[in-house]
Amino acid sequence: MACRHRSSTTTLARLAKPARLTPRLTTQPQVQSQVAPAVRCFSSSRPSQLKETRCQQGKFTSETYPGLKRDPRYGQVTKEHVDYFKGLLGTESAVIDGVTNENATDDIEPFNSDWMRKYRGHCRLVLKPSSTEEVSKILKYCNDNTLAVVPQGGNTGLVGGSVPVFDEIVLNMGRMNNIIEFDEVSGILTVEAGAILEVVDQFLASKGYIFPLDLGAKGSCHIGGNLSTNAGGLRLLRYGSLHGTTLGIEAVLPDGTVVDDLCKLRKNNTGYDVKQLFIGSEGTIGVITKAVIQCPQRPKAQNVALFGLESYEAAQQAFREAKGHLSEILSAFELMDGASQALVRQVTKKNSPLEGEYPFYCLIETSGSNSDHDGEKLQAFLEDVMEKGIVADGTLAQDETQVRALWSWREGITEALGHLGGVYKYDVSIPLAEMYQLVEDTKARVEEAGLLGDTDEHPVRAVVGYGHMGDSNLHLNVSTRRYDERVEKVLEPFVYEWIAKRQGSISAEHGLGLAKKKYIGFSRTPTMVGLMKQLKDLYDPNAILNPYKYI
Ligand code: FAD
Ligand code: 2HG
Ligand code: ZN
Repeated sequence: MACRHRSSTTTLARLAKPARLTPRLTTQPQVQSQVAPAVRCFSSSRPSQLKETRCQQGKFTSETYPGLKRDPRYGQVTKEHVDYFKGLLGTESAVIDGVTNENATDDIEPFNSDWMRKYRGHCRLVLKPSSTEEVSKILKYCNDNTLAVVPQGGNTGLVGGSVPVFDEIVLNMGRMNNIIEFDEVSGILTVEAGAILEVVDQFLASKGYIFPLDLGAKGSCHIGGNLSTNAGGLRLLRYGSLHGTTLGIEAVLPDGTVVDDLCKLRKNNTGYDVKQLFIGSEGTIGVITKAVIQCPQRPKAQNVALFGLESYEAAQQAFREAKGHLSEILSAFELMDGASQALVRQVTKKNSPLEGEYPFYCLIETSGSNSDHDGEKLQAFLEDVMEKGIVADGTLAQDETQVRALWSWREGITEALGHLGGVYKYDVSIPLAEMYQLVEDTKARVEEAGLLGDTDEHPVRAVVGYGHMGDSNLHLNVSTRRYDERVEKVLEPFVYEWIAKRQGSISAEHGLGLAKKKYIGFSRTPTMVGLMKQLKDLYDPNAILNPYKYI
């Protein structure tokens, strides 16, 4: 089934009325929608259709953060360098050359600026290799000439890691997008790093399998980018982290060495598991070129329900009940606060699927192989949470269109926020009991500073929280009318200190990039940071890969 990339929430079908849940559940909701392989196409890339006050690309990162200085050890890219790369990569489209061609600026701009339009570099050369051998030769040349390089996948990262800060060369992986091999018995997939997640998932759907990661940017993000950020996404609760589902990796080190660990075995205890270092290292020690992934069977039955709840306490109770009742079929448990849903309504102009407004919403998904079995379990869960008064209202999707429509209230938040101006994003792990308190404390602090309000002189529009409740992962987002230094000063290091006090993580799934580089010490001990620096020096002694970021 083909899925349009770069779609926007406005293009989604309007929600047909799903089965409403009443507190007494007098009518049996139809819970067993046998959903065809689920296809959700959301905010894949820069939204283009919803025209609100989206931040125009403006300042360079070097202007926003004048304290950041270009490291003089890196060479400047010259015509000779460009000639070498043109000779190596051959085709015109594989090299975007802004060094010898002044007219290439517009073509290079999308590679220079990030999805949030918060970070913008000065790169003048983009290289698009089509093979591991080409990646190896590019890196060796850059290493020999001390030219800095930023590996780039779909450029959907949210921490400023995928774009240059100064004039680093962008190594875009988009042309390495082949699905190499798939074993229909074991579910083991071998794929090139530049393949788009959604394309890979559609291929797997045709074979009855599913990619073990799903996220709102799936229409643009690459498998290599997913691995490099160790992306978590919407179903980590069910399928686990990429550290577990990745069986093998091929990567190229900065000196051009190809690390071939395309292992297809689930069990392999022969020595250090070196591939794990590339997962989540955000392009700082090597460029991932291929991966072997263990893919699960695609669930035959899927149900999605959306609930309104009166308190965060009730959301926690619902989560507990969901685990108890649904156990192995629970595939997502997502939290959205009322403020985040109000922003989605404002941007999409859609009516909420529930009649009233609630301070909290939860989206629950079940995925199983037997719809009768799943239906019974879900029914028992629904009766329980209704009878106990944990849930105030809810709807259950009846078909695939409704499944997608309900998901859009969760997946559409990031895109809606992106349309409203600048966003300060915090992606944190905190023990569940205290998780939402961070949103309330942050809102109080921003209010106290006089920055939050409905009128233009207030930079902050709203402070919202949502996330993967099933993984204790909160996305605290401060939505602004424009990026403003005063807001950042009020938020940082406040948010990081708040998290450190609770032994949380300052980066649950988006990574460190440029945004969190200097805050790593809030979640990692000096000994661990020291070990990480040693690893970086070992793998990348000339520090050519993704400088100014991560560590
Ligand atoms: P990029 O953004 O291009 O790069 C990310 C980092 O990886 C950079 O540091 C880059 O240098 C490095 N990199 C990229 N490719 C390679 C490679 N082949 N080898 C080495 N390094 C490489 N993230 C989540 O974890 N969960 C979510 O639910 C989620 N939802 C999102 C929803 C939206 C609407 C958006 C815009 C983003 C979302 N993200 C989410 C963040 C982002 O999509 C993920 O981090 C994704 O994994 C990045 O993939 P990418 O291909 O776009 O990588
Ligand atoms: C999500 O879970 C993504 O939707 C993006 O990780 C979160 O926008 C964000 O902060
Ligand atoms: Zn997330």
